[in-house]
Amino acid sequence: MKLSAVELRRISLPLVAPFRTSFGTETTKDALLIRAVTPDSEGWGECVAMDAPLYSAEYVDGAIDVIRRFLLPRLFAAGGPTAGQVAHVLEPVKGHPMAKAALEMALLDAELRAAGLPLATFFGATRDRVPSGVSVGIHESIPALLDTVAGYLAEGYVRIKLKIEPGWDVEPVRAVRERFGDEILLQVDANTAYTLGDARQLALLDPFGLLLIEQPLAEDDLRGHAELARRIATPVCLDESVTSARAAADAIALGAAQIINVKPGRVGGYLEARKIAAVAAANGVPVWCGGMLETGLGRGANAALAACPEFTLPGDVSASGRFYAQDITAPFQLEAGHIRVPTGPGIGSDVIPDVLEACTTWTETIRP
Ligand code: OSB
Ligand code: MG
Repeated sequence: MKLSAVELRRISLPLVAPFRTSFGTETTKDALLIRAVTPDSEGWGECVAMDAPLYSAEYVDGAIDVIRRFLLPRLFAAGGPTAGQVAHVLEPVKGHPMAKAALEMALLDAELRAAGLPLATFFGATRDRVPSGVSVGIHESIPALLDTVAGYLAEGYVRIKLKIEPGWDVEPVRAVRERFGDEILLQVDANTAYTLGDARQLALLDPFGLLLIEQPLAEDDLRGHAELARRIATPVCLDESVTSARAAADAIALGAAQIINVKPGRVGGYLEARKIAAVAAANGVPVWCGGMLETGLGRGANAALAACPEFTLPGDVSASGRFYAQDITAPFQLEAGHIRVPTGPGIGSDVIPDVLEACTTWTETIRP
C-alpha cells in the first residue's frame, strides 16, 4: 500500500481528575497521533508513550524522534508495506515498541478502511460489547478513595483495579472490601513498586480474594515474579514485563505469569498483541486488555481486541468519561457495565475535527 504522507500530531487533553500511580501523577494526556495517508484512504494510529519515561523507557518526544529519523524512512524505503509487514520492516531498529505500534495501527486502519472491514472482524472477535473495568489511582485518603470507587460502581463498572505502592496497599484493599463486599471483582496494580523482599507484605493481601496482583516487581525480574507467585495466594499478572509474544512464553514457562495484561502499544502493535493472546490461551493463561489512557482512537481498537475469545477477564477499557470530559472522537459510554465494540471500517472511530484542532499543540507532515 503506497504511503503518500504521514502526519504526526501532538495533542494535549486535560484529565477529569489527576491520575496517580506508583510512578507519577498525570493531569493531562500528552499524546502523539499518527495519520497515514494513502492514495485511497487514511488511517489513524495512537502512540501510547507517555510524556515521561516512567512506565517504560519510551516517552512522547523520543517516539517522535525515532519515528522521524529511523522508522518512517524505513517504511518509505520499503515502498509502503502492508500493516502485516511493518513489524518486520522496522525490526532492525531496536526497541521503541510504542512508536512502532502507532505506525502499524495507522497503516492497519487505512488498509481496513479501504477494504471496508472492521478491526474486530479482522481480529476474529466474537463479542459486540466487552465488560468494562476501571483503574483507580492512589488517593489522598481512604474516604476519598471510597467515594471514587462508589461512583464507579454506581456507573456500572464490573471490575475495580486499585493502584498500589508501599504504604498504600493492604489498607485501601481492606477498606474497599469492607465497604463494598466480597462480591465485587477487585484487583491491584503496583507498576513495579515492590521487590521480592516485600513478599510478606504482599501476602497480607491474600485474605481479600483479589483477582490478581499486576506487576508487583521490576520489568526484568521474571525469576522474582515466579518466586513471589510461590509465596502468595493472589495470582500474579504481568504487564510491563510482557514486551513480546516470546517474553510472554518465557514468563509463562518460568511460572512468572499466571495471568497476562495485553497492551498493544507496549508490545509493538495489535498484531503482536494477538500473538500474545494466542500464546497465553495455548497455555491456559487468562488474558485481559490493558489501557494507557487512550483517546477514543485507541480505546475503540482496544475494545475490538478485548472482544476476541482469548480475553476472558474484564479489561481496563473504560468509558471515555473516565479520563476525558471531551474526547477527540464520539465518546465510548458504559452500557450496563459494557463498552460497545466499534462496527465501522478500520478502528471504527472518527476524530471530531474541531475538537482535534483545539487540542493540537504541534503537527508535522512527512512525505517520502
Ligand atoms: O499499569 O495499567 C497500567 C495507565 C498508564 C500507564 C500504565 C497503566 C495505566 C492504567 C490505566 O492502569 C489504564 C486505563 O484505564 O487506561
Ligand atoms: Mg499495569
